[in-house]
Amino acid sequence: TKPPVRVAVTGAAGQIGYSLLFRIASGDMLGKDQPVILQLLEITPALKALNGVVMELRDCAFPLLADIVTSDDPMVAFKDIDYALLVGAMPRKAGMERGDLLGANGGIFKPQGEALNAVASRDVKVLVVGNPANTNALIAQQNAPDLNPGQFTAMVRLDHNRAISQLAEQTGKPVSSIQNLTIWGNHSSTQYPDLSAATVDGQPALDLVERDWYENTYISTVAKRGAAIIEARGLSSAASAASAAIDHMRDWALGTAEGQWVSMGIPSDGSYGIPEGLIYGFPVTCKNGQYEIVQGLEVSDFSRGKMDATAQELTEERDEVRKLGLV
Ligand code: NAX
Repeated sequence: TKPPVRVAVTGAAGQIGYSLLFRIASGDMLGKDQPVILQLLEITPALKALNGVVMELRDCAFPLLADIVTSDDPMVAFKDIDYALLVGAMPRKAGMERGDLLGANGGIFKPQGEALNAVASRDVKVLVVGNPANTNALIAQQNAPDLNPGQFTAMVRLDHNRAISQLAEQTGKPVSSIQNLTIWGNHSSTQYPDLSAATVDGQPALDLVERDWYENTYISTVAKRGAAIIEARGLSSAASAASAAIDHMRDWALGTAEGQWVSMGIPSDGSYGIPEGLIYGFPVTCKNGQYEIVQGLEVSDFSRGKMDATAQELTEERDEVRKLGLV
């Protein structure tokens, strides 16, 4: 059997954590032959609730769950970790400006970046889920100068999965028939769910749906799905967010299927004219634990406008956290 790997989850006593931890421990993320040690970070007042979650994890008697560590100190929780899922964050409260939100999250992601830099495995793979995810990932990355910037990623996979499911519903086809759509940019309302290269059963998706539906209904339905879940459930997406985090890490670690791509928020290398360094949603393939941007896709004028608008928003967020001295 393989030696266990160490997986850190922050915000582990929260709603996403309650779904995510059990999926990781059962082998959904890294495979049914890979034992894991969970290293769970919470703020001090949530440690009691976290202990209850740990009791339940133990009660599942998962054969792959080798050990559990809990702490309110990132230097302890991130010690020697191979994977980090940064879920805990400061949500936007009524009346909060973007600067306030970014500042509050800087207070979380700056010290976490520093702790990753100090004690994590040199090969650690980091996924930021906590919002604003792309810019939180940038803050953590910029405070971890000894790690490769490419080790820091942000989650747009929930948007990607929502985009698949909405297209499946509209075309009456199973989700498994859909390939190669892309979420470009920020995990926010400016994201661009792009069907230009997507196929349904091998046929171009844009031949199967009305252009008007695509431009005026589909894109906003995907981008506003989070709000629709809150309206219906009274709580934000949790199990679906956890499932997307599992998908993101699994594909990164174990690889994407031949001929298919997924969407990940990763540091731009300038591809497709996106300013270098922004953590931006791109189409990627993964192999041997490395991701690579899919190159050579055609970009229409419509796409260009959408891709630039979401890049512009991320540039403004970066300027804001620069002003705050967080990056
Ligand atoms: P919850 O409020 O249920 O849980 C968050 C947990 O984080 C709490 O238990 C809190 O004590 C903990 N926490 C706060 N500060 C911390 C710190 N400094 N260190 C460690 N833990 C800390 O939120 P939940 O519904 O689980 O959502 C978590 C985050 O995911 C939110 O920021 C949310 O906006 C974000 N989401 C991101 C999505 C994405 O697609 N990227 C989708 C789902 C979700 O909305």
